[in-house]
Amino acid sequence: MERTLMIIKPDAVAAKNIGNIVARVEKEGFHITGLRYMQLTQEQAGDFYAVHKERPFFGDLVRYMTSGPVVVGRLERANAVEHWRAVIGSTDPQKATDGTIRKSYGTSIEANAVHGSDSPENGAKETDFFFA
Ligand code: 3AN
Repeated sequence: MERTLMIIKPDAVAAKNIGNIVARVEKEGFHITGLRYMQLTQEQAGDFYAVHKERPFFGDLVRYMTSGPVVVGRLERANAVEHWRAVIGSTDPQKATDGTIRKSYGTSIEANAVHGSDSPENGAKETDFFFA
């Protein structure tokens, strides 16, 4: 079955939205086949976001993603990547539509509550990165 990686980011963990977000995951028909509460190291965050290494926000992104604990999940269902991206909404919570997770719980383009993989290939790669 298709997989996508969810990360509940430090802002959403700090705001006590783990439960709300996990409840939504299950309501959307995903099977949660891996779930970890963890503190990312600088190295893990840098490797995970390596595609953004040349972007101006890379340093801030790594700092932010290591600023507190996160919850990482392996989510499975048909069409998992596209479905999860629709549920989470646009990268910028201000542009996300009503009812999406980023609209409900995100506060800025950086502190946008959750991550979702952007393709089935990356869904497989990113879930393998955290769930060997
Ligand atoms: P998405 O998570 O919606 O796929 P990406 O892959 O373009 O977005 O960006 C990865 C992460 O980098 C975003 N979730 C966000 O936290 C951060 N990011 C993206 N664009 C910006 C930006 N212009 N300024 C600050 N952070 C950004």
